[in-house]
Amino acid sequence: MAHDAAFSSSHSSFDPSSEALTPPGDSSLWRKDFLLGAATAAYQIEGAATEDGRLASIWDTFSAIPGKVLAGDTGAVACDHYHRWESDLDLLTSLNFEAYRLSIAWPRVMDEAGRPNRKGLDFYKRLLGTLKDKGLQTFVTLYHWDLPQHLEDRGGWLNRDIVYRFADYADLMSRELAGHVDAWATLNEPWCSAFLGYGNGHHAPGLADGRFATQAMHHLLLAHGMAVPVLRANDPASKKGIVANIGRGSANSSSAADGRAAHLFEVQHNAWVLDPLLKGEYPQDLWHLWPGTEPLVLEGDPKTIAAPLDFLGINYYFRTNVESDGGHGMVEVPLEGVERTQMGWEVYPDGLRDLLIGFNRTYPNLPPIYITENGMASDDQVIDGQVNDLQRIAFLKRHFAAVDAAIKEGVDIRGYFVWSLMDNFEWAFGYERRFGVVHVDYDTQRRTPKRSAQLIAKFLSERAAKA
Ligand code: IFM
Repeated sequence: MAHDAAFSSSHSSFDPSSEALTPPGDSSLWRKDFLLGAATAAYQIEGAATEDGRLASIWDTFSAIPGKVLAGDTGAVACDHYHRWESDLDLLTSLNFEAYRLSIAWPRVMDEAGRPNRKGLDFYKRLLGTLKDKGLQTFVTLYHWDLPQHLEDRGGWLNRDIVYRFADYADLMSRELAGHVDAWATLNEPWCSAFLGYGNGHHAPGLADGRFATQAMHHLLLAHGMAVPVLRANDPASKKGIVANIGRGSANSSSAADGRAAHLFEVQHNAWVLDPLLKGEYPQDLWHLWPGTEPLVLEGDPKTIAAPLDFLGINYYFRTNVESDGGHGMVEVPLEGVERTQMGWEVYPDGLRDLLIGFNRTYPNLPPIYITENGMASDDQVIDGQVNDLQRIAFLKRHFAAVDAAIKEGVDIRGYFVWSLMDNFEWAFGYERRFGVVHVDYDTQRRTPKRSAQLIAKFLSERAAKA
């Protein structure tokens, strides 16, 4: 399958010596109804890990195990956002962002018996109330990987009971926060929760079994499907959706076997999540790739999972080049001579455009899309009070162009959130990898907007000033 020949490259000619991030005048990103925001997640920024009744999460447990997180970093303090949230929101508005995507820490808002923790709830009420007072749109994710440890102790996403615990959590949050939230996302990146958390053990809770990964995915998607009608009933005015991370696969050669490998890469990365949500079934090719890993699916589950969505959040970062492993699987073959980020991820904006156009063809019921995360890590340093993050500026500009190209090909994309507002705890890579448009000095907690943030702010103020 000629994966990358499908849509030829037209965005790779950006001149990185030019600093301008402002898109050309005919770009859809100038449209006032195209939302531009910044994103974060609770465990990555909040800190205050034991304060005000917050329970332990699987990431507290995992990061305490030597060797699991680079340099032994944990989220215990992170960006101290739990205490600095007011000045962080001032920073957000000073950069002219129109929307903010955040997540709620489940262990902060419910106790072990499922009763509300008022102090935790009040934190999010203050935060969201202030965002609304400032005129920002609020995108709230219920689950961005920080499962309460006591639920993991009962099997976590492997125990079907968690579906009902998640529905209870969604019920509590949407009753308490109705009116403060413009868009609810049930889950962030179920692929990461299932595959990295239960399939290869790189993320919490650190289990590594293919059968676990598929069962965890089934329960994640089922929990999502159970939560959507609950959110609708409690908060009818808001949008309801889910956020998926998508990946582009390319074939290392023009052979049929490598073409199939690239296809299978995308099946396990994208269709594993999107097919059940949008077609009501798992892709059969997944069981050819991972034989014998079919999860236990009960009657009615597929229909529950395919609950109609108001939006689909898409997180996109990079492309993966693969070849056949000679059997039923595939193996990565890193491309030489391509631009990479601090994560080692290839910079490949065409992948975002091509995947979006492809999904629009594959799924007739594709809901409106928000790019809920896109960005890159670089080893940013503050020099004379400035962070000149030229690679990020070029990265963002080229991905803006990819989004615009997809819109012009007919994909209904309503907004874009940069990942991330500020440098933060990058999971297994700790604090070394800096994804923020705002630099964080973790010794002093000083925030320094990078050049990319200044240029985003400039574009957004020009856009707001346009009649
Ligand atoms: O930091 C993460 C985020 O939590 C989920 N999406 C990918 C980002 C970069 O790895």
